[in-house]
Amino acid sequence: MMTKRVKEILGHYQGESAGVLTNLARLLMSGRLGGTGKLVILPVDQGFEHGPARSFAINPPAYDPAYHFQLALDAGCNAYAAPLGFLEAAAAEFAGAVPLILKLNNHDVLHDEKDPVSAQTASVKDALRLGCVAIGYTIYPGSSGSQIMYQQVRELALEAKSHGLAVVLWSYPRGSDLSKEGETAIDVVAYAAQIAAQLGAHIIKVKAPSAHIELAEAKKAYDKAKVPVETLPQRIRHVVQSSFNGKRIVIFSGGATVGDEQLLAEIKGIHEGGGFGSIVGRNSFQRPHDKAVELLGKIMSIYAS
Ligand code: FBP
Repeated sequence: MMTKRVKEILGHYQGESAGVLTNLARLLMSGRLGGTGKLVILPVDQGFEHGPARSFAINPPAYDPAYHFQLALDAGCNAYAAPLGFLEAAAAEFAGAVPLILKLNNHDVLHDEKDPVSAQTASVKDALRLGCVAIGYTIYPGSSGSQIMYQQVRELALEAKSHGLAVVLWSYPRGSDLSKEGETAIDVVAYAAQIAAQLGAHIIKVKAPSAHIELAEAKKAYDKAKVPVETLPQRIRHVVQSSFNGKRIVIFSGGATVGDEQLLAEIKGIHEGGGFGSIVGRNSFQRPHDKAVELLGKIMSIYAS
């Protein structure tokens, strides 16, 4: 049954059609965290984004597309997100088992460029054909190609919404004018979340921010208003505030594989700061299946507390 918290969250999207709200409700009501207003999503596009060996060699069953559907299901994730090939390979076998998000663009690391632009690798029509609840798309704010990506999002989001699909934006600052540290700087991550919200994203995905402030003009504003950004919960709160004052769902990525304790400490910080959840890829499928289910269970318990 629809909970008060989910109704409250859906109330922030009242400009949207019944179809979009229904699909957002599906995401929020599925899996172990269903009804809590929190989300844990399994994303597996790393085969494309980082290469197969870097992604799956450590846990070979993960080369199999069906493995990830089953993992999302066994762990009780709210959704599973992947590129076209992985979803096409097993969506029929797992039809109706777990909400799906089709990543409509992808990027590889075979060409080393400072200002990345992903290629569109699937369509809204593919998402509908595969029974997805949402489309996913990565933008790289800071890249010299960001305008192309923003314009593509405008078109794809309009099309997705007109068919009742929700829109999930991965917003990852990157580009020749940003330092490596700047990609996760608090001012830059908050800015990336704001851009995604302004582009019409229903769900925004960013990396957990550090206390570094990259942009000189932003630094003046943070100092003047004394915005607290020393601790992770403070920074998460600021990113949530930057996403329409908590009226957009913001979730945080798991990042490269680390030990359980380190990951769980970060999840606690995200939860304490009012984050809506996590999207945990490598830290899930690079562990053996049972260990991944156990860890995802612990993550969900934190968000449910
Ligand atoms: P992880 O939990 O593995 O970090 O996955 C989250 C994610 O957004 C993936 O969807 C994507 O492949 C990856 O991070 C991209 O990471 P990066 O752009 O840093 O290479």
